[in-house]
Amino acid sequence: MTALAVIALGSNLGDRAATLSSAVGALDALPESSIRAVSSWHSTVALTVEGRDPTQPAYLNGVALLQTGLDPFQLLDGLRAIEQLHGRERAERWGDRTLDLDLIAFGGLEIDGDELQVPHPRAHERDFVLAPWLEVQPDAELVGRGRVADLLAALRSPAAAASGDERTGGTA
Ligand code: A4P
Ligand code: MG
Repeated sequence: MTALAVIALGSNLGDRAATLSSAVGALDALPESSIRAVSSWHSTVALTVEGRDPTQPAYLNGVALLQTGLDPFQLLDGLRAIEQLHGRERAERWGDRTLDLDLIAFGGLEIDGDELQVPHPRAHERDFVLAPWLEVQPDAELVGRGRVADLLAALRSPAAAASGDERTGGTA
């Protein structure tokens, strides 16, 4: 049995594009796994715990689809190993990072554990996840939230903008 995993990639330090490309290679090299699609890289304003912050280094974000025979916890271990390989240091939450790999979705599975939550609990409110995901999977659905195209349209609606919603992250 294999599943299609949706993985969000982000980087805002160092040679961001080189790091993301290298991470895609490392994902493809995971056991029983192969890359099915990779989005373009989107330049986005850093989202910090205080909101969007254009004074911080901008991110490059993208999404990769990975067909995998690993289970979700094995895949999470793989993602952490790839982050380490690319010099990731964990300092502050939502702080700057050379590489962040988040498991956004794993087939139609729902997991609500301490170590792993799938779908990713903040994916539905993040432009920088939904836009590249839609690019590689136009009919994508986020379990429990609905169609990715609809979620993204709602985030980008004039009403969302007028509410001053700072959480979504926008295009840099
Ligand atoms: N974890 C639980 N569920 C998952 C999952 N589905 N995928 C746990 C990955 N990890 C998951 O993550 C903390 C712990 O979450 C992990 O040990 C894992 O067991 P982390 O990567 O160590 O820390 P973090 O990334 O700083 O925290 P967090 O809460 O995951 O942050 P986010 O939500 O990933 O946000 N702005 C822009 N423009 N673009 C970005 O990509 N990214 C972040 C990080 C903030 N601002 C950003 C961006
Ligand atoms: Mg993370």
